[in-house]
Amino acid sequence: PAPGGPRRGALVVFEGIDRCGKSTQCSLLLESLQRRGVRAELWRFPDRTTPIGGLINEYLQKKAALDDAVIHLLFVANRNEKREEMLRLLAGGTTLVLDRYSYSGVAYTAAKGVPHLDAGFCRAAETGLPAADLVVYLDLDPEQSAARGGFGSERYEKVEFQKKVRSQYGALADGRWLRLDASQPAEQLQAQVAAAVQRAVERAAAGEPLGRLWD
Ligand code: FDM
Ligand code: MG
Repeated sequence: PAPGGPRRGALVVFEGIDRCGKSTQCSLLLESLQRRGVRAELWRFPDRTTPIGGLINEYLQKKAALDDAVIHLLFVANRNEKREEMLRLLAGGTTLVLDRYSYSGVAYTAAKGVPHLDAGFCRAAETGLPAADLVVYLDLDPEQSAARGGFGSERYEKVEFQKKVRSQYGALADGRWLRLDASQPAEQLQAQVAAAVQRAVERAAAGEPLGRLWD
């Protein structure tokens, strides 16, 4: 970092199929970071509070039908409309914990199997956004996630589709992802998450530059 300048925050992303436990782990992580005095914020994508996010919400709740390319690009736009604020917070030393990000964008759209929206197309649309310092991938069998409460009301929450999403995540994951078996108890998962996040926060603070998708 610049001498005397702020130490940048880390970009930590949680990924996984619906109902795998991301939101629980994100909240537990935020509490543990704040207890340790690490300045941190928790965001989720899609951000349903913006006008673009409102369109995405209607699509997910099946109140609107949209072309697969259009909804894909709305998810991308929804990340890009938060890009500058993300970069500003990170540069100022805030660690950002994201409940889903570009990796969801690729995995869910590519899982549709639409020929002109393959993983290559999806990845290309994300370049220009910052890469995660750490991706925590909560891996769960869709039969198990489906048995958890709340599954089934939104678009995409169908076991057959979730299986395809899981296989897309499998193709996307590189050796740097922290892949965890999400069938473990939440506290046990959190201990593994907290250790890896602490290392990511230290690397970021030590001046490791923020990457770009898909470097
Ligand atoms: N989703 C999420 C996508 O299809 N593309 C994306 O880029 C993102 C961020 O939206 F089914 C899907 C994943 C999920 C749905 O996410 C809403 P939450 O986490 O269940 O709210
Ligand atoms: Mg969901």
